[in-house]
Amino acid sequence: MIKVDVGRKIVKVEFNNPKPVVKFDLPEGNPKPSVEFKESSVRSELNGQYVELFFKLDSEDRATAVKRLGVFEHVLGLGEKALPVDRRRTRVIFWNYDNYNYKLGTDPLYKSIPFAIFVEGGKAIGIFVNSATYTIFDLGVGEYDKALFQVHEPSMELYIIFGPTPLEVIESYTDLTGKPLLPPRWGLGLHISRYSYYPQDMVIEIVKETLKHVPVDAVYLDIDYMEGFKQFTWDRSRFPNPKEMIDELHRLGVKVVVIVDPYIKLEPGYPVFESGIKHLCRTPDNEIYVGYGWPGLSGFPDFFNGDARRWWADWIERFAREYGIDGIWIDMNEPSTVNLKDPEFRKRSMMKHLENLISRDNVSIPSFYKDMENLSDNTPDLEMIHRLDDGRFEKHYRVRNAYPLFEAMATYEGLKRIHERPFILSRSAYAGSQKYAFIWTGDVPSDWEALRLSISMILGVSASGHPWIGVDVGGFAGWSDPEATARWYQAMAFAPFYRVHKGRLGNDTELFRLPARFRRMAIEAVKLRYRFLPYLWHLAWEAHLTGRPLIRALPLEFPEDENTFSIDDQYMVGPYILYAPILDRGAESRFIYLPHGSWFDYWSGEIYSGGSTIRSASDPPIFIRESSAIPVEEGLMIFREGSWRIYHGEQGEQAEIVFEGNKITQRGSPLKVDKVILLGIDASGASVDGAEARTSCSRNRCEIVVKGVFREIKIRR
Ligand code: NBV
Repeated sequence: MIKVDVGRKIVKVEFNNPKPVVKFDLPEGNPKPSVEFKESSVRSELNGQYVELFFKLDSEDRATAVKRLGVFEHVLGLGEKALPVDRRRTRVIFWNYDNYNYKLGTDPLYKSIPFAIFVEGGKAIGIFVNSATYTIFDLGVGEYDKALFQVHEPSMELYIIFGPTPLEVIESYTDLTGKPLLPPRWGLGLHISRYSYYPQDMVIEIVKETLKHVPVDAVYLDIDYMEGFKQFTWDRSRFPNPKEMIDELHRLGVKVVVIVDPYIKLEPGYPVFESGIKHLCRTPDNEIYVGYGWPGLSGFPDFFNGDARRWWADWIERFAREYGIDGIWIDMNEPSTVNLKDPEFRKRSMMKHLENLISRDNVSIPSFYKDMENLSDNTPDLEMIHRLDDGRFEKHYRVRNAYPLFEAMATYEGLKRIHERPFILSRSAYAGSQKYAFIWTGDVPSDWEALRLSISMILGVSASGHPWIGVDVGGFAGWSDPEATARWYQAMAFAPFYRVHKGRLGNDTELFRLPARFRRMAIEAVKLRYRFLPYLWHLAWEAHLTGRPLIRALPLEFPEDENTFSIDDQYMVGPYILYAPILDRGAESRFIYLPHGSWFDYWSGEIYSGGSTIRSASDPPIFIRESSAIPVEEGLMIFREGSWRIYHGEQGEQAEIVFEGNKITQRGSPLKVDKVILLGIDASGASVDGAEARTSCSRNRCEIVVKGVFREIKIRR
C-alpha cells in the first residue's frame, strides 16, 4: 500500500499507487532522511527532527494522511489563502476557484498550492501533497491535535520535506518543484493597468501622465482590446494601429502586456479556432466541450498535452512577434467560465440566454450540456476530458488544479522564442507555476480591510515556493477612499510584483488622479520602490537560485520567536529590511514589533533594540536589520559589520563584501556604486582605496563618495 523513495532532505510517499498528472523529480544527494514504514504509517527522521504520518482510506474512499499537531506548532504556507500568516486552526480547500470580491476566510480562491510548513520550537517540516484534484488540509479544526491531508481519490502522493529552518524547507520544496523564474528587470518596476484602457491614444495619454511623476515599466491591455473578446485579435475601432501604439510606448521606455483568456470562440473561419479544433478539451462523447466565455460559446485549450501546448505557443509567438508585445497576462485560467452565481438569475435567464447564443452563433451544443446546472457554475463541467502527455485521458475534476500550470508552461514556451526572460502574469497556479509566471491575488475588494488582508495573503503565497506575487494596488472591486489607495501604493512598495489595477466599475486609482496629499504619498511610494530596486534585483537572483522568497513573513526569518507568528501586518524584504506599512484610516503612526537585534530607522536614523514593540511615526516605517548590506539606487547601504554576497548586473554577477573592524573590502565582480552609506557609525575621515574620501554625515548616517568601484574603505574610529 505504501511505497517510499528518499532524496536530498525529502521523502516521497506513495499511498495506493498514485498517478499524479504533474511529475516532479526527487532531488538527489545528501543529507537523506531515514524512513521506517509499515502498512499504513511512515516515520521519517533527519538530524533529530522527525515526523510520523498515518495513512488510510475514509468511508468514501478518499486517501487521507494524518499528522500530530503540537501545542506550539504553527502552520505557514498553503499558497493563496485569505487567512492570517499562521494557518493553524484552519480548514482549507485546494480547488482553483474564481471567487470575486473575497474577504478574510473566503475559500477556495484562484490558486492551489497544497504545501504546508509546520514550525515548532523554531524547526520546520514541510508537507506537500501532489494532487491536482479536490484536496483538503484540515489543520487542527476537525481534530484539535491533528493535521489532516485528504484528496478526493483513493491514492495520494505526498512529500515530507526537511529544513531545519522554514527557509530551508522552501529551498528543498523548490529543489523538488522547480526554482522560481528570473524575470526581465522591467518586471520589477511599476506596472499600470485598468479594466480596460482604450482607445490606443488614451493608453498613451495615461502612460504619459503617469510618467510626469514616476517611472513606469509596463502598461496592460485588458480584454477590451480584442475584437469581440477573441484571442489574438484587435478591436480596430479602438486600436486602429496597435503596432504603432506599442512602438510609441517602447519609445517612452514602457513595455506592453496584453491579456489572453482560455476561451477559443467556436466560430467557423476564425483561424485560432480552425487551427485549434483538435487541441480543445472534449466531452466524454468525444465532442468539443463547449463553455461560455467572454467571446460567447467557446472551447478550452487542452494544455495537458504537448500538441496543444505547441499550438498555443505558436499563437503566442506569432501574436507577440507581430505586434512587439512584451508580456502575456493569462486570466480566467482556473479555468473559469463566466461567473453567474445568482441562482435566481440563472433560473430565469440561462436557458433563454443559451438559446440566443445557439441561434446567433449557429453551433450545436452537446445535449448534456444543455443542463442548466452545468453552465451555471463558473467551473467547466467536471466530466470534461483532457488528454495527458502520457496518452491517458482524464476527467477535469481529477486534474483541474494543474490547468494553469500547463497553460503557463505553454505560454512560456511561446514567449521564450522571442524573449530571453519571458514575462507572464497568471491568475491561477499550481505547485511549479513559479517556474513560468508571476501571479496576483485576483479580484480583491478595494477597502481598508482588503488592504490589510492582502499582506498576509501575499506572505502566504511567498512562503509556498512562489515568490512572484502581487495584488491589485488600490484594490480591484468597488470603491475606496483616496487615502486607502495611497496607503495601498505604500503597503505594496516592496511587493515582488507591483501593479496598479482596477475593475471596470469603481474609482480611478492612477496616482496622477489622486488628490494632492495622497498623490504625493503614492508618488513617494513608487520612488521608494525604485530607490530599492537594486536590492529587489539582488533578491530576484537569490530567489531564482535558491527558492528563497523576496518578501517573508516574520516567522520565516525569526522562527524561534513565538511573537512573530501573529504578525500579519509587517513583512521582511529579504533578510535585511523590515517593513511595517500604515494600514488604518487617519493613522499617522503605528505599533511595530521588532524581533531581537538592533534596528535602524531608515527615516529618522534612530537605532532600536529589538525583542520589543515600539510606536513609530516614520511614514512608511522601514527598519534596517543589524548586519545588513543593501544595494540601493544611490549606492550601497551598510548597517554594522558582516559579510555579504550581493547579486547585481544582468547575469547576476556576485560581489563579495566584508565589513570587519575598521575596514570594508570588496571582491568578486564588484558593485559599481557612487556612494557607500554607513548607518549608525561616524565615518568622517574615511579613505577609499588609500585616498582621502569625501564624506558627509547626518542623522546617524555617513555617505562616503566612492565613484564607481571600491576595493577597500578604511574608517577611522
Ligand atoms: O479581464 C477582466 C478581468 C480582469 O481585469 C481581472 O484582473 C481578472 O481578475 N477579469 C478578471 C475578468 C472578470 C472580471 C469581473
